[in-house]
Amino acid sequence: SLLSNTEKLTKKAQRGLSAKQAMAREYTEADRSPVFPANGNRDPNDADYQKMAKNGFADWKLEIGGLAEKPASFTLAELQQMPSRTQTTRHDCVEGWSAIGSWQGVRLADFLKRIGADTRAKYVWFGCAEGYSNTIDMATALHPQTQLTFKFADAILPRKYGYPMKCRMPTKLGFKNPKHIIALYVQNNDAGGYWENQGYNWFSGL
Ligand SMILES: Nc1nc2c(c(=O)[nH]1)N[C@H]1C(S)=C(S)[C@@H](COP(=O)(O)O)O[C@H]1N2
Ligand SMILES: [Mo]
Repeated sequence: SLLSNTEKLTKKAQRGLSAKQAMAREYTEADRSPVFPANGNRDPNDADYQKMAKNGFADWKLEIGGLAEKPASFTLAELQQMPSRTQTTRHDCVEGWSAIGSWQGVRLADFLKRIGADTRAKYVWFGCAEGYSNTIDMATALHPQTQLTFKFADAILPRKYGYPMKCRMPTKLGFKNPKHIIALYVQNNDAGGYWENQGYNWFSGL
């Protein structure tokens, strides 16, 4: 508990020290890494996910929960119709590799507005196929570079990178960027995450 209190302090201190919304560097298309690694789950070994895959993900729906006024679930088509932007940023994995890529998608902040999320809540939790998960703080959720992502390098997001949807947040290490997302909850409790629960630093970023 001493360690976890210290981490809480670190979280606050890091947030306090960095500029109000520190921006990750954005690169040009020419800077894209010729080979972009895929890491962790590439094709979720999960019955529901594989069932949806057989049907071209026509049945995929993002489940929304927690502190949101309009917590409807969304189909892929509905999400893809929202205004999108491109970011070309660097992804850093704790396993010792970095790569620059371009991702297209919807600002998570815009999406949270659309679902009437209570942005005074402390956290956003992501649930993924195969049980991967992440919790991020609201400041990161509202960060202008945090993106619900549907495309990589101008093409539909390949399954190994998180199809049908990942959340790209270039201000955080790779493991904080969830792939194959199936649920999003706005909440006040820190539900941790797959790697965080195994001792990876919770904050892991700017
Ligand atoms: N669902 C899910 N998301 C995940 C992972 C995973 O195993 N499952 N691995 C994480 C790690 S450690 C990294 S580095 C990135 C890799 O993303 P990429 O495959 O698009 O390069 O995804 C992160 N998100
Ligand atoms: Mo990673």
